[in-house]
Amino acid sequence: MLYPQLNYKRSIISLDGFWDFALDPENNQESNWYKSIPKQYEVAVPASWNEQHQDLMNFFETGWYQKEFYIPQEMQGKLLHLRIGSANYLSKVWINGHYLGEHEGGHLPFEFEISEFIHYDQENKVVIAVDARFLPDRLPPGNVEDEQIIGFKGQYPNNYYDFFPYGGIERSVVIYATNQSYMEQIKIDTEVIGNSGVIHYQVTFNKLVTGIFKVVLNKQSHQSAINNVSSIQGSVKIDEAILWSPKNPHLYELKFILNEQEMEDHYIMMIGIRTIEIKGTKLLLNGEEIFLRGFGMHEDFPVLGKGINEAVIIKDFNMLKWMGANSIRTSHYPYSEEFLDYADRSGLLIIGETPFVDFVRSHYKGDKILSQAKKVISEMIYRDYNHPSIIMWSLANEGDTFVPEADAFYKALYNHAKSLDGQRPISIVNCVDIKGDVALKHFDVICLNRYYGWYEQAGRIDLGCSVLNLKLDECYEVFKKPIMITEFGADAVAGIHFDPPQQFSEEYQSDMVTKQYEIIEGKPYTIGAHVWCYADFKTSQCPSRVVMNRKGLLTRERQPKLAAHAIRRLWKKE
Ligand code: BDP
Repeated sequence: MLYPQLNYKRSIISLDGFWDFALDPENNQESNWYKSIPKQYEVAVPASWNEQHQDLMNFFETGWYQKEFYIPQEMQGKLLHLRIGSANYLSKVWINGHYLGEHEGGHLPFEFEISEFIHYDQENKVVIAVDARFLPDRLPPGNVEDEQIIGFKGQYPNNYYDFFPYGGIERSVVIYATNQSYMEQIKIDTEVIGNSGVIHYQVTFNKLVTGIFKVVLNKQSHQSAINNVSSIQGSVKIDEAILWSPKNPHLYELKFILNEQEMEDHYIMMIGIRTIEIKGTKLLLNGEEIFLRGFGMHEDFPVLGKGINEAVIIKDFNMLKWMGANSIRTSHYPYSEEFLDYADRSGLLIIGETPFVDFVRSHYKGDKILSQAKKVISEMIYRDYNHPSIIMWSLANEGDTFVPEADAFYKALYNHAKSLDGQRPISIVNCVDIKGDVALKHFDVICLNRYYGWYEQAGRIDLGCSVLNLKLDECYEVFKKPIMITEFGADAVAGIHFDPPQQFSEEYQSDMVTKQYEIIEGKPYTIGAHVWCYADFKTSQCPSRVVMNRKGLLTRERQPKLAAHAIRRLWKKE
């Protein structure tokens, strides 16, 4: 599914803005609201609904959205597609009373072809029901009853993982128009041969097409006649190619042009040529060793919740750069396409993560969760495959990998992801200990979240550091694979100071993260260290959270704490 684009042959109508909104606390999917909803509220799209009205903060049932719109008559004869950037969690969609379908899962886009239901002489109405319940068989799970709970238990709301379970339409809604024949998917692979770069493309059409297909790079056009084909593949070679890297995120602009009888389609792609590989215990980018320093983070901002906002994206990239980070993990779900595009342009390296947080034993039973998990992995990899910024996939965060059933479950996830992307390293993130972990061994990189000096050795930074030091070596002896610390960190409530450093003070966080970073970076087998986390973020309520998780080096409003300055001094040294 290509990102909607405004160009010579494609147009976009935005449906973002104010939508009518009504609450369906009984989740009564039988109601006739699909024709028209009672207007109880107005809410803004894109944004989670929770922080927009006081009484929606803890609403986690079904919210119905409705918007009226017109379509210009000149668009008759075009194919119109309704695309929802993401909605959390299960969405059902109607246009003018016609049911279009449903999509399960937040954080990934979905779309429907709507031309036959559109009126060109009167108003149109789109209705979207978003069911935001957290249930044990959703990804991530909520309201879990399990004998071996690792995650958060008994918090309010009881969503089980450590971020607020925002609901709603969180990314943009657009209608985009194409001609009757168009490019549905473009897959890009790049290769470096000596000083040349090769861009391999595979373009899939929505139907069989006959005509001319052109690929244009730097005014050079490669043209082929096509006859009754549903896809085409080919390569473009660039002599003396400039490789994409964090220092020089060079992108080539490739134009794909389909010329079918009277029907034409254009799509412009920005492509980075780079290689990524694991060699022994090293991560190599364009053949050179790279150490990933950066953060786990969240899509989270006051009022917006998980709603996309481009100004926040720009601010985040500026703060990441200011601290000297070269990478982030999209903890704990796929981030917006806009974020990834910006990463391609800025040279930020990305570990792309699924929304599988805190899987528990009951998830490994039967095929239901496994098949939904595979579907989500496919959607994520299809959407994000072409981004040069993505250098690794993380298929789960802190699932229960200590029960025998986890072995086959995660192996199946690994094989599925590998079949879709044979090139990037793939990992999952282990929690607490490697002892008894049956899943990690299947993965290319050993990712660990470790809180020595915080949840363990609480209050004792030096002891936490010695434990970290020992445990890292032990872990390497077991796996003999590259290790990445995907989380380490401490809460600090901005403004709390204490000497000598005490937990929750800015001094404690600053001391702990800098000391631990140096230990991790000093090991010959580590490929990266990501501080947990970039900025404070909203969580459910529980006794260990002061409204939110305070492990950010920045506040939720993106103001630096002491630790941000300290890590900056360390990372900017290079
Ligand atoms: C880790 C989780 C992360 C939490 C963090 C914490 O991966 O989502 O927010 O701990 O406790 O276990 O701060």
